[in-house]
Amino acid sequence: MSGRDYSFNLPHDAPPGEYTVELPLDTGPHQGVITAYNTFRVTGVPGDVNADGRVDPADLTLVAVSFNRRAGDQGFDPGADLNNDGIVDVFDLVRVGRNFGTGGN
Ligand SMILES: [Ca+2]
Ligand SMILES: [Ca+2]
Repeated sequence: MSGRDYSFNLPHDAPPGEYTVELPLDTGPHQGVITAYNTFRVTGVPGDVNADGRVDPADLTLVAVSFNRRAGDQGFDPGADLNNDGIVDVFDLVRVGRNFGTGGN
């Protein structure tokens, strides 16, 4: 870690799902300053929008619901923005389609 950038690593065997990051500051001059939380998803299968381990119609629906929405728009689902470019569009849809039917049961 250096400067203002900090990083962490998930264990290599972290299961798919939704995780919450909490940044508590227990000591030092900035104690208690950071109160923000952030949520991210870990998926084992590209195109698995809802992080349930498989790519199926539910993932397709989530992309469709957010289609053409940008980060900041009402209804934008960051999980449906599979390529993390700030918009849910055909490129995200292709990622679901490419892996449709894969994953566990
Ligand atoms: Ca899924
Ligand atoms: Ca996108």
